[in-house]
Amino acid sequence: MELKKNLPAIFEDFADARQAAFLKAKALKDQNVPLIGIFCTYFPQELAMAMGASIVGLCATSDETIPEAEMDLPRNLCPLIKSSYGFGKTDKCPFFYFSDLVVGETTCDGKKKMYEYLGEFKPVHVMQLPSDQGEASLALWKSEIIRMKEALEAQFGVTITEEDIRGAIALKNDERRALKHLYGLMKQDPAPVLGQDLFKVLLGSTFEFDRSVLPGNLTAIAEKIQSEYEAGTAVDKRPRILITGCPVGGATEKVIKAIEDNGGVAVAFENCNGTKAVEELVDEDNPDVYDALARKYLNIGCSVMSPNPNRLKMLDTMIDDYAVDGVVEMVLTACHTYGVEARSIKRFVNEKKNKPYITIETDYSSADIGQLNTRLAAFIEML
Ligand code: BJ8
Repeated sequence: MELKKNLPAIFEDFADARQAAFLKAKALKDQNVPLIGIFCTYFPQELAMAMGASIVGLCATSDETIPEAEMDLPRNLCPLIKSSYGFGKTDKCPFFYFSDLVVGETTCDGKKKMYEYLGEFKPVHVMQLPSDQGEASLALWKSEIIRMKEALEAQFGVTITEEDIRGAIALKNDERRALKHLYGLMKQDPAPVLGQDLFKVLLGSTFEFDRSVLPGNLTAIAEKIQSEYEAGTAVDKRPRILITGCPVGGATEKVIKAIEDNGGVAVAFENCNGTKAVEELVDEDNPDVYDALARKYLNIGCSVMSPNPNRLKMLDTMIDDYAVDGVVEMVLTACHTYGVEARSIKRFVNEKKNKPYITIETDYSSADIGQLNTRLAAFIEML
């Protein structure tokens, strides 16, 4: 199936966003703007925004540095962890190179142990993320957010006021609203664009360092897509797929491509880079900014939480809202939390939502593309 070509400029701009961001990161360094490298959506970005720092995601998505990482780390570790560590070790990633501080969280076992070694190359601050979402964990997470703020103040010699944080919350909420509006266009049937094109925009948006322009840019893209849609340029009618599981991006975009090359359309992404950390806003009316941040971020429904009811709640709503025909879960090799949780997701999707479900286990190589095509073609065929 040929890609839809009606919005080339927009999508190519965002495909090039990562490349352009390398140059922007260098320019920021020349202007002495702090750059904070992050690994996870549990990091409350508002803290860095409040001090005028830029933020860049460091989760690596290619297998280029895995051999180097395997000299220090076990081979049977998740590719995301090995690849990220490898880019840190080899200095092959400009974002890692330019980051003044790297922030990690105690999410999965592999990641949190990897940060201990990463600290040998860069200043690393690890936030102690609790593994459930009860009141005691909320209190702990709030204190961790305050400790994070104090670490930023100490390292960069700044004062972060509550007013600064409130301003950052408002800005970040605007970004979330714009993202929700943009990806929400895929609720329309037929879908206005292919999922792989939408995904480029979602991923590209994370490389915009100037967060003040992001909501406007995203809204302009959404308006352009919608006006083209109303002029009749929709994707042809296809089975509608929701993608859930580990973070998708880079090498693993092969899964989206395999879905769409075999007759489906990826209308919804529940993963990080999709809706997982975007749907819920920070409560701007909460007089305690730290409590507001703690509540929003601790609620993220990642499989590192046990139990993890918020992932099911989000899937429940999304399957209905996006009129989903089938669910594809992508699990990275050796990701135990998503791997184990896959059983309860399958049960929920099959039994509570009466929808077909498939787990795809993959890594950052291209060796399984043929197998991916075969399995996803068979899955889509039966929808
Ligand atoms: S909030 S999804 S970014 S932890 S895939 S490294 S869990 S073994 S990435 Fe994640 Fe934050 Fe959750 Fe999102 Fe470990 Fe699994 Fe690898 Fe993972």
